[in-house]
Parts: sequence; structure tokens; C-alpha cells
Amino acid sequence: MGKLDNRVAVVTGGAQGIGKAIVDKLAAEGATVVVADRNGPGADAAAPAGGLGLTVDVSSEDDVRSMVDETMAKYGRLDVLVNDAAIVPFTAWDDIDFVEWRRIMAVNLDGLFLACHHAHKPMREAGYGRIVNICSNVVLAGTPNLAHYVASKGGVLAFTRALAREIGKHGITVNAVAPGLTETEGVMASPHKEAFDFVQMLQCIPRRGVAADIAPSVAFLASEEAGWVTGQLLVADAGMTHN
Ligand code: 4PL
Repeated sequence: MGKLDNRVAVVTGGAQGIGKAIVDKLAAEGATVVVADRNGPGADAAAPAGGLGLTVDVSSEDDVRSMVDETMAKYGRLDVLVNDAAIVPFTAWDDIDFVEWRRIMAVNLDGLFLACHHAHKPMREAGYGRIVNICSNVVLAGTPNLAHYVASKGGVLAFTRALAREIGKHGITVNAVAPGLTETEGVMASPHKEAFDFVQMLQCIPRRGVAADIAPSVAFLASEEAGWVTGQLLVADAGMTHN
């Protein structure tokens, strides 16, 4: 008996990192999980038994449309959308030109819009849906070397609140989860890995966050019993920040 039995969930960015941990947790709670990732072989590898891996660049409307169509064709329903796909850059302010700005916005914000725009339609027809957007505690901390990413995640938070108000009447909740610095493949391959000691000093719980620390908050908001919670930001960062 899982809290997501008989539900179909789509997780973007599910091939690695926090997204992969979310895929595993939703599957453990009984969901059938579609893993959508730019890395197609990675998506296939991450897809749980009975699930599906899809090659999806969320900044491509064609890809996102296909993601929803293929999910509906195979399973006939789409109950949960987790928007995890994002680029996590490390770019000094002096190096953020318009090309770099657009690169981040295209995936982190355009991709969020496209996935919500297309995936909420079957939810609306069913009169039920759960959308969980992965934000970041950088929106509360203003973390350096991430100005474009911080702006994109600010957009994720604000859009979560706005969309919740637009589509609540259709039985769809829209919430955000804000992780802090988390030990993932992406972070460990970037200069962000140097920030763990500093970040731990600010946390209430002094250890490195891992992807499995984030997934249960997502699973809760994705569950039917969270239906009275919408437009909210759940900060899962060991108490580093408060909203
Ligand atoms: C605290 O979301 O939340 C670095 C890089 N440090 O991407 C993040 C903190 C990073 C964060 C993040």
C-alpha cells in the first residue's frame, strides 16, 4: 500500500541526481513512473519496472508535447508531474552574457511552462492532478555565482503560486520543493562542491544533503492526501533558510 498506488507520474530530469531519487521514491510509493530526460539512455536506465524512459529536452515544445502524448497513449492517465529538469550552472556574474542567461531560462523556466502547459490538460480532464516544481533555497539566500539560476528559480516559485490559483478549480494542486545544496553527480562535478562545509555550518542538521533527503517531500505533495496544500514552498534544506 503506497500513497501513489494506481497513479501515473512524469518526472522530468529523472535520469540522475535529485530527479532520479524522486523517480525511485514515487515508484516505491506505488506510482508508475515516466522518466523524461535529455539523456535518453539515462532515462531508460532510471525507469522503474513498468515505467517508461523518454528522451525529452523540456525547452522543446515538440518534445514536451510528445512526452504527454506518449504517457497518455501508454497509460491513459497522467496524475503527477514533477518538474525537476534544470541546468545548475556556476557562472561568475561577469561571465553572464545574454546567451548564458537565455540558456538557463530556456530550460529552467521555459521548460517549466511547457511541461505545465501540456501536462495539465489531461489532469484537467480527469479533474485531478498534482504538480510539484523543484525550486531551490537560493531564492531565499541569493547564493553567488548563480544570478541567472537564482532568477529562474525565483520564477519557479512565483509561477507555482500563480498556477496554483489558476487551476485549483480543476482539482489540481501546484507546489514547490526547495532543496539546498545536495550531493548529486552534477554538483560534485562543479565548483559548488566546494560549498558543502560553508552550507553545513548554516544548516540545523550538520551533514551533507543527499538526493534521498529531498524525495519524500516531493512524494508527500504528489499524494492525494496533500490535496489541501497548494501554492506552497516546502523548503527541504536541513533548516539552512526559512521562508
Ligand atoms: C545552497 O540549488 O541551493 C549551491 C547550486 N548552493 O544549486 C543550488 C546552494 C547551489 C544551493 C544550490
